[in-house]
Amino acid sequence: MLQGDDSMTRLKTEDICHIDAKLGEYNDELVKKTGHTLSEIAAHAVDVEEKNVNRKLHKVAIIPMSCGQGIIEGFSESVASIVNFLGFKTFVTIHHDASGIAEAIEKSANILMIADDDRFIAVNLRTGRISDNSKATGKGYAAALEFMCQGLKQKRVLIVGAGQVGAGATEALIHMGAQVDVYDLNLEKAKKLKERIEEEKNYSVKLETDLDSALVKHSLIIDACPALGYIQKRHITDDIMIVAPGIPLGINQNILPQVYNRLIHDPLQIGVATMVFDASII
Ligand code: 2YC
Repeated sequence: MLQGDDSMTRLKTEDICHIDAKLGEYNDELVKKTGHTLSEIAAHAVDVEEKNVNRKLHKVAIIPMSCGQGIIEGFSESVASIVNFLGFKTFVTIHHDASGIAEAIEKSANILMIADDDRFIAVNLRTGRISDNSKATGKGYAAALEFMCQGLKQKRVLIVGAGQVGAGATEALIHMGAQVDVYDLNLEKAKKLKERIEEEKNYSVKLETDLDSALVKHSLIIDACPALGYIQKRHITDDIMIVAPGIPLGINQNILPQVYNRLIHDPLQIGVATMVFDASII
């Protein structure tokens, strides 16, 4: 069953420890599925021309934070490998927490990336711009879907999950001209997103109240909820395209081979790439 909480799913070391070694391979997979690189997807997500992003202006520090449930072994290193892959000068501070922030600034970093149990942010010290991983992930995955479908104008997209990731995806999809339908286990949460979007974007999101029929009806799906394996064989059609940010994956393991070429899913890469491009905007 879907769980209704909005708390981000805490990554485990085994979810992320392979990222660095497989970034080239993952980038090739994105080019095969979407026609674009990780860098191009992230730049598109924040509406900048990828080749105009002057990486030389920035130095990015990732600072391990020991608060809450503590440091995730390999997390900062994985984030740094993604940011480095995008062409930014990047380092993980030796010290944690406040000492790490001081070290980052003493080493002339202008973008700091830090994550506690509730938020993962990139902050640009020069501009004061803050990029939040959840919102950036939603935008980055909407951009990946748009590339994979060669455009989303007038196309219907189902977003499963009305949390921060779903909200980021909703705003991006409206910007792309898509028709956005939203389902959340917690109808009140879906209604709140609908009301906010109507106020801020003057756009009417359609609410789905039955997940199974929504999955059968839609061929473009953004899995933006922390539930496991709810997308089943009966939901898979020939024209289905699914983007699934983060862990766990909402698609049942036994149908993965069937949808693999029309599925984009990663534990961190697209979200981190989008947030660092977002924070670097001057
Ligand atoms: O190692 C550290 O600095 C830890 N404080 C990091 C904790 C990250 C907790 N959040 C997550 O595991 C992820 C986010 C990266 C996005 C969704 N969940």
